[in-house]
Amino acid sequence: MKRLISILLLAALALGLLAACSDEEPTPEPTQAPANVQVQAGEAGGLPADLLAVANERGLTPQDIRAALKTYVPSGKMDEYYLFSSGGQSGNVVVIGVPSMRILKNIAVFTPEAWQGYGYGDIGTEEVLDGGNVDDTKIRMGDTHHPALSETNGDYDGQFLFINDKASARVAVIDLRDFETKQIVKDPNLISNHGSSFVPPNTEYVIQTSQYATPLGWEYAPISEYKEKYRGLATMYKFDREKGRIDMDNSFSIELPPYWQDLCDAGKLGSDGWAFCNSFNSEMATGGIEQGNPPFEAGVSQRDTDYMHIFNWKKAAEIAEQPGKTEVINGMRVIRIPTAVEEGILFLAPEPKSPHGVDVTPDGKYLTVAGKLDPHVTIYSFDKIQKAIADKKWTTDEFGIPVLNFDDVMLAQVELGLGPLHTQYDDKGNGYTSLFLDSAVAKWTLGGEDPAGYKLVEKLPVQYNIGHISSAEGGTVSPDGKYLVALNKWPVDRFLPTCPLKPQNEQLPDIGSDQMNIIYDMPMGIGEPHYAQMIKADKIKAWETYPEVGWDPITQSPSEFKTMPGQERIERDGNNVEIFMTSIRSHLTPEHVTLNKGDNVTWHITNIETAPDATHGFDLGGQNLSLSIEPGETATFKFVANNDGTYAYYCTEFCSALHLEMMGYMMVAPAAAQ
Ligand code: K7E
Ligand code: CUA
Repeated sequence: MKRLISILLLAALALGLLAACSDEEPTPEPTQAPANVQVQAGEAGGLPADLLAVANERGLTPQDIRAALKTYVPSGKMDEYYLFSSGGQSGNVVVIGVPSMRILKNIAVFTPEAWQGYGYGDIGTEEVLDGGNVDDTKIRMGDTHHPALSETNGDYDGQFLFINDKASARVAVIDLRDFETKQIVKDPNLISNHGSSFVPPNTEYVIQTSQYATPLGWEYAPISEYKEKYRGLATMYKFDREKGRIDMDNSFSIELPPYWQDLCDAGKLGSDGWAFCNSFNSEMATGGIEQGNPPFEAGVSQRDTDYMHIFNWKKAAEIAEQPGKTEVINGMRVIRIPTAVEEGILFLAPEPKSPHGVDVTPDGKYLTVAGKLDPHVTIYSFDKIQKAIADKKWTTDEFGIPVLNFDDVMLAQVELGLGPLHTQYDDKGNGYTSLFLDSAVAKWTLGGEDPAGYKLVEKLPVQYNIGHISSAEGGTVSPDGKYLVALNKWPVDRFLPTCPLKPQNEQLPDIGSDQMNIIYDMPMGIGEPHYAQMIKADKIKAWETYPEVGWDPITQSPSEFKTMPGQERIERDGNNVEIFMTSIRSHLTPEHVTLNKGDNVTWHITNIETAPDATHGFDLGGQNLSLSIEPGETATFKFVANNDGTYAYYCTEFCSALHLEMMGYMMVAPAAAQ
């Protein structure tokens, strides 16, 4: 009876919760589901009677059937594109197949992840995470926004992926040979970035700008000293492609005014060497609602225009090499504003109103800026910018930085709708811009040099509150068109409720036909996706297994701790114990590890399998440890045997019929027994 009551109570609670969560008036108006139009014989390509029956039983319209045909990837067949999507506050990257929208993998980046054995064991991947620590605080979360695929001659080359952590001004490098994070770097002079990660056409650098200005050098300074001391930064992280690492010693920053820099894009083809970044607090508002000051949201939106930052990073890289032109702050070379102005590296141009995205066209000639509070997108001409600079036609801001005249650099404006954010391009001369407030994607034509040629073509409603969009190969000099992923904030009524935290979602509009149509809805099941990049699948050359047995995936070279069958051993030197273990279906060798309380343990495991998929996991109870040891990999972890007792270790992947037997005992003797 008591049990029945508690079940009823639980049910009532669940219903109450559901009701509470669906009673809430959703801000965006849900769109009407398409009327249940019966499919007639002869429609949808003359469906056979049995398929017609399925379609009608499931209430599918001809458009639904078309969408299914365009996205369904049969068992055993592969998708056409990889989509690398930020996983937002989950601190990772989600890899998705397009057009099926099936999730292929979550790549752990800024957050430990047990399945991938990422971030455990004191060394190895935990050292990768430690690369992003802030002073002596271990950071184990991240807010990923903008993935950038490495490029060669302006096309994605499929070698590396970079992504930022907005929360702590960090950038990570992922190697696409094994889809694993290899490096995390922290900008020593910032605490938040947003205009990252962006790469120039040959990935010489990874570009980053700060978001919320902090005192230069990331020191303490009261907010009353905002104008004097607070600054933004553009950081050019030097990328060493050979090593697959950011080279901090050859990286540098350019000091920027405290205007809250936002998104950036790198020039390409004719504009290669330049970078363009928005900003949205040229008011230099400092908030303080609790003291009766205008709140930030009002303070930063007072002016009708903010500033696009235009900088010549190629020239800046030369200047940074010259003696006396930089100041070293916390180990990073910084080009100060007066030097940047004197050397002609840094310019500003007005942009309306609370700008968010700036996106360079595939030909490198134009930039599209979307202002959150302006219904237009504004198109700037790179040639006009260069002419204004050559003519020295400018005023200056209060930091002495040249401000080009809006009318001299602006080419066209297109009215699209409410809340334009981000723009992508296709292969047919169209731009696509997300409209946050309208919950729509606007398609418009690029007009080249003719301002009248920029025209709105079509608007597609999406569900709902769209942020970025990503078109196939969209960030390159040669986009494919075809697909456009919409990265949405709120699903409202799209999926079975999982209230109160609902899945953010991605939708797949088909842009290969004359009219845009949504052909797939995909819940993320993980943090808010911001940006994503889509690359042709055959450009990714991922390894099936590591190149040889005894491989260290961190250094991507043979490991000095490689252990082959017959070489398994336990070495003791005083309190230091080193274990050399192998794993193969279905045993771990050795099966007994005997330790004394207080021992310093270093443990190497080599997965000697060479068959694809033959991964062995490794969990050791009571040690907060989880490893994934892929075929050929040698993994190492360390711990101090602080607690005596008897522990079991075992393989976590159901790798064979005798997987449960793939285990061993670790016995830690108390001090008295030694
Ligand atoms: Cu628009 Cu961080 Cu690129 Cu989100 S940002 S939407
Ligand atoms: Cu190896 Cu289970």
